[in-house]
Amino acid sequence: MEMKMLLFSVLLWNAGRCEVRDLSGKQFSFPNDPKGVNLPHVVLHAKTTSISTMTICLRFFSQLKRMQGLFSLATRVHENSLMLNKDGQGSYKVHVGSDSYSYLQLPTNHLDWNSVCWTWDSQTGLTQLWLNGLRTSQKLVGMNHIVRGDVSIIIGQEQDEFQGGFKTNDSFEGDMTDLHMWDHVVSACDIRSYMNQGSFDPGNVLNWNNLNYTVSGNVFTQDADFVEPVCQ
Ligand SMILES: [Ca+2]
Repeated sequence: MEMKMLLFSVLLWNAGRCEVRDLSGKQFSFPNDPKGVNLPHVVLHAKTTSISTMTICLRFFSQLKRMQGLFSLATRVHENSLMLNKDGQGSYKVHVGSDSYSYLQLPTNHLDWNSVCWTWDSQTGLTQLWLNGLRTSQKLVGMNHIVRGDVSIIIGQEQDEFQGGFKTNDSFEGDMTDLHMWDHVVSACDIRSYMNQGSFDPGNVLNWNNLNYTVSGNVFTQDADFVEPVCQ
């Protein structure tokens, strides 16, 4: 009986535990996963059952020269319900439901942070990507699509099914910080402020300063260095 309890405890520990933390000044570090068995990822818990307008902002730091998922939101109907990924040439692909759009070869830092924001409005279908203070023109994707039902939001891996279907060649390798998600299109002024580390209203769907999350595998929480540090 004791052995069973011990095994159960180990299984629970391996599954990670849910935490709610202010991660200001912190980053998740996803090192390489050479054996491809650890599948490190972080589940982000959000209380939402319907999304028709949204903004996602995050900062990432990576030298990876292959496709990698930056943000993966799946429903039971659409595995790529809201998804942002990037390839080795700096092309970014946004998915909404079964629709997608690719922004080809945007200038991306490989030895510095990249600040990315993605906006989408279902009613018009207008979508826009921001990168390091620059922006794309408006594109159309997912017009009239509404994200409904339970959502599974994961960073570090890309979902090919609800809460799973991870592939090592889609995984994220590097550091990520300051992830926020809003249920509206954030103003250009606020997005520029986010990118310049100015003040902005934190996300009301996902808030890095009050994040509810569960870590699995080799993901490390460390001090972030996006802001020039004041060394002691
Ligand atoms: Ca997928």
